[in-house]
Amino acid sequence: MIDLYSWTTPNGRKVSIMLEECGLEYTSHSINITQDEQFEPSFLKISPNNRIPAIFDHDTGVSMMESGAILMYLAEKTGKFIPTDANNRWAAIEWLMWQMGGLGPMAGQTHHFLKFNRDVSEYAQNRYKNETARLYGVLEKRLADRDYIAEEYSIADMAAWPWVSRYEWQEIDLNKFPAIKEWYVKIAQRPAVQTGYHVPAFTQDIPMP
Ligand SMILES: N[C@@H](CCC(=O)N[C@@H](CS)C(=O)NCC(=O)O)C(=O)O
Repeated sequence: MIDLYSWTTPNGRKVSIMLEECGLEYTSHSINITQDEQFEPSFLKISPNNRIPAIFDHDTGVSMMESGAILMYLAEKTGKFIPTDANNRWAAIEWLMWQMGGLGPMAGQTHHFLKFNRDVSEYAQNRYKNETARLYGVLEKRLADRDYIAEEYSIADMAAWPWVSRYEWQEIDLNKFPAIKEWYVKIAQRPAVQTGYHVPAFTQDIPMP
């Protein structure tokens, strides 16, 4: 049994989607980051960086923050969604790191400056919007000649997909990124994604281009 501490954001959804894909038994706990619940001392014990997502695995006693580390942990625990072929395995890890260090943080800032605080800084608005679009260009090239980021569906896709699902907030026209669009729609149709997207709560249907 795993306890998942999460909220309805891309980083949270990565982990709920992985738990659903693996068929692991878990209990989801809402940490409402709009009401500062991430700063509660009880949550800090599990997530010292006071951010969601975090897990506690009752089978092993492991508690863990950081969505990328959690995806790797669950992949190792189950032997699922990480390629066994060495080249593809490293590609999955490489692109997971690309998401953690690039797409996630940049798109996250784009949400702040384009959606939540529009017109406070033209510089920040342009910088993050352009950088996010550049990163979509990188992903588009990667997907142009393969079905999934690391050839087979893996934690690399599960990490990037929830960020792409906010393409409207990022003012990205997915029609300009046909390989990403095809990949996005294909993954959106997976039953585990359709369930995991709505953990810990339903907010809206999965956006479809
Ligand atoms: N690198 C972390 C980032 C986690 C993160 O930024 N989570 C956001 C929600 S997506 C959060 O908890 N924000 C709370 C806050 O800003 O105080 C991860 O991938 O787990």
